Amino acid sequence: MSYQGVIKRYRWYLPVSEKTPIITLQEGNTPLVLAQSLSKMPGKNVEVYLKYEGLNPSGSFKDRGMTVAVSKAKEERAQAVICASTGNTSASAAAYAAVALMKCVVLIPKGSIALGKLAQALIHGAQVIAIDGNFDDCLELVRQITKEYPITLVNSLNPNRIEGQKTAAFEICDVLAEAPDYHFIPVGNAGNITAYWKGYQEYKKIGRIKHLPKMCGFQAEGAAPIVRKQVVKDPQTLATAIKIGNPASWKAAEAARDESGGLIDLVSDQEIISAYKLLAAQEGIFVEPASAASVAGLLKLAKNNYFCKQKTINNKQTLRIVCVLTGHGLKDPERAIASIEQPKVLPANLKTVIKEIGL
Ligand code: AN7
Repeated sequence: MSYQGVIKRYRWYLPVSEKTPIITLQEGNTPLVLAQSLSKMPGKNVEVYLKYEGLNPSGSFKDRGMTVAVSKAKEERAQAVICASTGNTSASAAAYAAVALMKCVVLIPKGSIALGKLAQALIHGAQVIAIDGNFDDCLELVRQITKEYPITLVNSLNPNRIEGQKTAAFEICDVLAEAPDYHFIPVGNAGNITAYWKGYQEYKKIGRIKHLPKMCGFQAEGAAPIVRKQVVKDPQTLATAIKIGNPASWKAAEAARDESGGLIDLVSDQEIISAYKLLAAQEGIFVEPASAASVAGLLKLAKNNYFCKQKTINNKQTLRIVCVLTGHGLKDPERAIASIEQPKVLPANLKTVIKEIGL
């Protein structure tokens, strides 16, 4: 039978039963692309793979968690779902709620979400409320609302979201027939690093993989509460998806880091944009800025000879590194336009155009 989404594929690992109505857009099953250019890292044999999560139905990894969260909400006869969002969660919630014929309410920080994501939430019919505050303010409101009113929270505080998102770790292991040595990932609200770590651990427990990867998470410099060990009151970064100052899964992210022997570090906006451009220009993959944080982290560690210093682990000559690319570049076209030289305007004249091309 053709592919039918992450619940059907991994149902034995997920909190679903025959009674659960499956709300799916055939999310998951995303490509694990061998990055030709990034794999040519000096001084060490490495294979860098890119888990291209921007190819999910709503253009981000959130769909994996949302299929489970919304299916369970439907099973529990919820009439409505709500989330706070830097954009991708709201786009995904709106799409899945549309399929489930449920009301969807999203709280977004005013002026701080990328245009494509706002367009998605609106066109899928969500009730979009812009809050004069940041993401952390939105999440606090949503926590209070769901405590008191009959509306289901679909942020990653909802454990069903984490359950769904762990399937990405399963897919990586299924393709590589082992876990990678390193797993690089952007960190915002810290649900995804938590989910991947859970997925790897579960696969190890049942013997599908023999070792666990080191989890390497990256926050933006101006929004790096875990790295700085304190809440950031006014987070700042052009990677709006990870502009978060008080992550909900803070403790779980630290556990993933410490239990795996990995790290959580920060990358500057400049490093994010360099990685963003490199991915597009050399690997042919267009991501949104937050997604480039994983690759920016990889380049930062490589520059500091991190991998040269690492002993070859698991008795292999080649280190296998997976970078998660969490969201599609088309989500935030304004950032692409602002990051690159604008097209030259010429008259409709053959000679002039040929001269400009350099033929
Ligand atoms: C592209 O949509 O938090 O560490 O509200 O959209 O699991 O939060 C988005 C987060 C990375 C960080 N990359 O993941 C939201 C939201 C992209 C993202 C993250 C987000 P978490």
